[in-house]
Amino acid sequence: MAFHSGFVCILGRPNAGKSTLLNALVGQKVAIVSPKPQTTRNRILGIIQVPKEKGSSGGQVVLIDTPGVHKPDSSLGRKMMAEVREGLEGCNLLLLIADVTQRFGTGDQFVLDMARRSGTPVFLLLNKIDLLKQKDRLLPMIEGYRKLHDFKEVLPLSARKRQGLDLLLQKVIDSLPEGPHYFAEDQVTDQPMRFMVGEAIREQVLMETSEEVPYATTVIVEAFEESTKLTRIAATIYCERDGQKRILVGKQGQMLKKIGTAARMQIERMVGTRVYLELFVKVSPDWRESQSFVEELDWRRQLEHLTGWEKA
Ligand SMILES: Nc1nc2c(ncn2[C@@H]2O[C@H](COP(=O)(O)OP(=O)(O)OP(=O)(O)O)[C@@H](O)[C@H]2O)c(=O)[nH]1
Ligand SMILES: [Mg+2]
Repeated sequence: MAFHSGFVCILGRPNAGKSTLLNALVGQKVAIVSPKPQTTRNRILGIIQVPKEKGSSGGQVVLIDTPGVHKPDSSLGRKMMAEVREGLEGCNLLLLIADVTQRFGTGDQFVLDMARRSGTPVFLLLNKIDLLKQKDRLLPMIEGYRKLHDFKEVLPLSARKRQGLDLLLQKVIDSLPEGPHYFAEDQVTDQPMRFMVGEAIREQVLMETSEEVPYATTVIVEAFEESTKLTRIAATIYCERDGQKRILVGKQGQMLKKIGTAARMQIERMVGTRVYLELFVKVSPDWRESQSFVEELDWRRQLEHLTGWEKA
């Protein structure tokens, strides 16, 4: 049977489990995950190879995780929503993911309208079924959704517990057209390691801090020098206020140390060498409102400024 391939975009409200699903399907961590909404800020590619099986074709799925759909109130939010729109462009299939523990509301309607306007076939994924105490609530939920849109498939699943993922992947591959390998078979993402390192640090900030701090924080990797045994990294955590900086540094630098140690261990697994990580905290007042600052964070844009040699 022929090789199937294509681009599949994951769309949904913040915290629905999009990045968890991406990681579970790729089988590796390519996107950071946290219990806080608006964790993902840019579109993230995950590449999946599907082996040929009896009665079904093999293929390659290029999966695109996107930021949670929300009403933006800053330059950062507008950029996040632009990333969602770019993720949707030219896709063969949309995976609309909803959290079954949340009531359907205006936010969900907005996501659904976005999906409908795209004109792309949609699978509805009802995620977090492991949290659903009354399983009999699932059927009326599915019926309710089916009245709203002609979904190609409606699949209940748990991204975290990896339930329902094999069936999903098979349905996805079967719905894709015959096509080429878009990426090399051993490639899992298109993100530069340097950017993923920044995300690993931001993930620790998300885990260790609360209220406004995670949202007002971003990470820029200033230096990244790899050798066979040691990778030297210097990164700056930007926040918006002196008070946030005090929290990020902590008493006698304890918080920064905690964030740095946890991030370093994660990064060592990613790069496969020992890591020397130097972290700084700087205040850039209201950076989320600054279009130029927000654009600077975009690694795809950063790459445009580099020469071919530096990109490699
Ligand atoms: N119990 C349960 N928790 C889940 C499941 N999928 C995701 N989660 C949790 O839901 C939270 C949000 O997951 P993410 O994958 O970061 O969600 P997201 O949709 O990418 O969120 P944003 O990037 O903020 O839009 C995390 O705490 C996950 O562990 C699931 O199937 N079951
Ligand atoms: Mg996410």
